[in-house]
Amino acid sequence: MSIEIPAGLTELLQSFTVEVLRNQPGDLVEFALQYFTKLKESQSKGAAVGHEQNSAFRHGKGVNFVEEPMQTDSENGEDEEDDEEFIAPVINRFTRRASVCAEAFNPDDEDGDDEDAEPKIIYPKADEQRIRLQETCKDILLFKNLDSEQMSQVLDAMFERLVSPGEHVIDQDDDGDNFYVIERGTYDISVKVDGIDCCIGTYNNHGSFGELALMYNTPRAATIIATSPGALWGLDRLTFRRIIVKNNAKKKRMYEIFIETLPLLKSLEPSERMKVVDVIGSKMYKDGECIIAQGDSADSFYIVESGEVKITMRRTKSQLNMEENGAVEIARCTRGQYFGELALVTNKPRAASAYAVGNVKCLVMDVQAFERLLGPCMDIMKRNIVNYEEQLVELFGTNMDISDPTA
Ligand code: 1OR
Ligand code: 1OR
Repeated sequence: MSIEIPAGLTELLQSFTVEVLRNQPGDLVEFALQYFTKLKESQSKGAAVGHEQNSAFRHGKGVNFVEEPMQTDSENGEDEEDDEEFIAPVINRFTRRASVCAEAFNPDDEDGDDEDAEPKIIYPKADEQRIRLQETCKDILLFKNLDSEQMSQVLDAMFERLVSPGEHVIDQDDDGDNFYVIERGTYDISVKVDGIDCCIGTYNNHGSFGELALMYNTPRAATIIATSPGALWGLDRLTFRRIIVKNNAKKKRMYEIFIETLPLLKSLEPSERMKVVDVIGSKMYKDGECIIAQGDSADSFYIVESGEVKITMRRTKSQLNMEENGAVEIARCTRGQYFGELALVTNKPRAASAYAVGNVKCLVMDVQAFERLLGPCMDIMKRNIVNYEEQLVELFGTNMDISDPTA
């Protein structure tokens, strides 16, 4: 069944809601009456001088109409309160809204534009809350390339949401409202296959989700259900697009050439390669720092951007030179090479450890993005895994299962 939405309805309701939030009227019905009467009057005047009716709505200002606190889009310069910060009113911010509209904002615009002119969303936070939020966000890949001012705006705009087991945080096919960072709790990721919901993954006390619908203006690609009591931090769509999506455009310019040269990603379409850039974060490691610890559970995949990474393995029966902790160096990775794929492919703990040799910079991708985007590269990775196994036999003289570090 398809329901036709009359042209201009969304914009009409958005503009009205913006006025309600700005004016906070005591009597909503009375305010609506006045608002629409005034609107009708101004339209009649417009029509009298030959303007198309509703044209203001058709060419909407791109303001969003949400049950959550919202900001206005001041790109057309009509907003007199441009420089004011938007302090979120205390309204039910946790209810989902019905629809969104595509913003006029273009993430590929060059920097130094009207970003600072837009009202900012701020949820005031106690010191304790902000520290907790900072800790929760410190490993979020999408935040890794933000500068301190952008990060501080993101933290200001985030709001806390507590969830109960069974609660749907996101439903597949809905419009995207918020991006979420997990402070605690476990969550199932489920996707409809032939109309039936199938659980295809989980989040376990860390990570983030809900970025795809906001980045690409698409319906939600999966359903996310809390499977324990949990705590999330939400970031509204407009702030996400204004800061994260814009930053991704910058990231694309930075990594375009590097990504094109990676042999691993050759089997991806150019547009898919750029989607890889959207979800990666760049992390720095100091000399000797442990990037991966053998035996740990795995949630990330790495590509060396600069520096050198040493891969070591603990094998008690090795006749080779052991380092102090009983580990043997088995490989080195340099710029353009990847590691950390094995545990993600085999669904087992890390088979080896990885340490920075000197200062190292890696591009990091989470397991969900790895599964979603790197399917076409699986053949190359599997061929290399077979090589690992052959080298393992050569090195240790026995056919051990490298995916089981306790063997
Ligand atoms: P969203 O805004 O589309 C649902 O809302 C979110 O689920 C999505 O953003 C991602 O953040 C998250 N495919 C699609 N979305 C996924 C996936 C996924 N995993 C997590 N999300 N996978 C491929 C499924 C065929 C990966 C499964 C591990
Ligand atoms: P992971 O997710 O198990 C450790 O985390 C990573 O080290 C692993 O993925 C690979 O990416 C990487 N055997 C096992 N893992 C290796 C090996 C390896 N080399 C690199 N890694 N061998 C070395 C082959 C040159 C065989 C073992 C002797």
